[in-house]
Amino acid sequence: MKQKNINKSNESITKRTDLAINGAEPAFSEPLHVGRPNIGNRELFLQYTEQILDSRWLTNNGPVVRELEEKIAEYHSVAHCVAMCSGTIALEIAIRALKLKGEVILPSYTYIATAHALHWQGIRPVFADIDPQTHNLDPDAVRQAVNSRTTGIIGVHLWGRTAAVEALQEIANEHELKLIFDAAHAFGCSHQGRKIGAFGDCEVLSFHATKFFHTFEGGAVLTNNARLAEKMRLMRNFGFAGVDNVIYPGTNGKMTEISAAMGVSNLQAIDKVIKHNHLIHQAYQQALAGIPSLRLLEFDQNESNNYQYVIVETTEDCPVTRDHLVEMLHAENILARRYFWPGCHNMKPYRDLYPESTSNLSSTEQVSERVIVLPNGSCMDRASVEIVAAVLQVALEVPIADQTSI
Ligand code: T4K
Repeated sequence: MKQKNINKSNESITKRTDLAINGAEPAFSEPLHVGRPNIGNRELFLQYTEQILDSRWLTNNGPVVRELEEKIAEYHSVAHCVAMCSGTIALEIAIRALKLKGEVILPSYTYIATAHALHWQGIRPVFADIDPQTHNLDPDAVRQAVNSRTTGIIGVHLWGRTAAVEALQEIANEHELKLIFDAAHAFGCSHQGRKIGAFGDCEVLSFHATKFFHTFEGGAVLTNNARLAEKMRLMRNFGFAGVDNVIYPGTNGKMTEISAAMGVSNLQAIDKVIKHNHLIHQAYQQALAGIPSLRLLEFDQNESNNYQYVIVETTEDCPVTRDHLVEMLHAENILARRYFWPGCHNMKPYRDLYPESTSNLSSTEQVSERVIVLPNGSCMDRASVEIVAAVLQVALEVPIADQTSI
């Protein structure tokens, strides 16, 4: 069945004049987003909503939050899940609970929240370079960045592909550093057959609306460390250990009941969502296979993946710049993204604070100039993927000399 937002078929996009940037009708009548929210089990969500409204228990570690925490911990085979109001607050609380200070090493090639969470806790984020193949922290670069002020490392499981867990743990052990994993992209993903959640001292999830599993806004910290989990529970609730008894300086990091209800409803539908994401990823794999100037990032089929992100990189000899390709996609209503350009170190706050940190980040800069994130999730089906591929195919046939004329 033809999707209602499709204006033209892939067969009708064969030459430059068929592209919207050259005046043709856009391929899609409505925007295709990266991160269009999934609405899991709508009926279940509405049932929970009624229950929550009837009970008049809306927040403060309510029963639905506790249910969600239990289910997420079980899903990841980890002892503790501490739900929070966002991934960023979850990162900040984890950073505080682990007593990080001074300097912490992290990739610059990540969402800005990873760096901000450190800065907001008065810690200097020290950016280390990535491995251009994996897009994750390069352990050698981390080793070189360690000094007497370093107290921790934050590895990011970018795109859901796990960081170099063992190598980073080895460095952390050697220098007595804490190790956190920003697992915002890695809900349900595994490393050597083990689901994420218990690697490092703790791992932090984001449940933002644009994540394939979400709670409108939200996040959580996963850990097997009972004392750390208890401390974070106190911290997310102003440090209250009981009525009128504050034993920690804390903040308000609590998740609401309605958010947790969305989480439980989304968890119920998660297998279906992952299956769909996987099918779309495979469709991209087939449709982009004949386009030599693009490389689709693969996922290890022996691991659990959520296939949320469809990442392509332009190759060195690509006849069109990445930014121009994105412009051409946007003209078709395909709202591809340039995550995470230009790297945190090149964003104004960190460029101003630490202008010297731009050195030794050559792979970060190169990768961030080449990556395009293509739409996946509920707004996509096979036919839409084929149209995206047809647009890319025609866009990439443009010889360099002609680029300025389109
Ligand atoms: N660490 C990492 C590695 C992260 O990637 C993130 C978040 C965090 C930490 C922090 O976690 P949180 O504190 O956010 O829980 C989005 C998200 O806002 C952000 O959560 C996410 N990473 C990042 C990768 O993507 P934007 O600003 O690029 O996306 P945004 O809000 O423009 O949404 C994308 C598109 O989705 C929009 O163009 C329209 C569509 N959309 C969006 C929303 C919110 C909808 O259709 N409906 C919606 O409700 O950051």
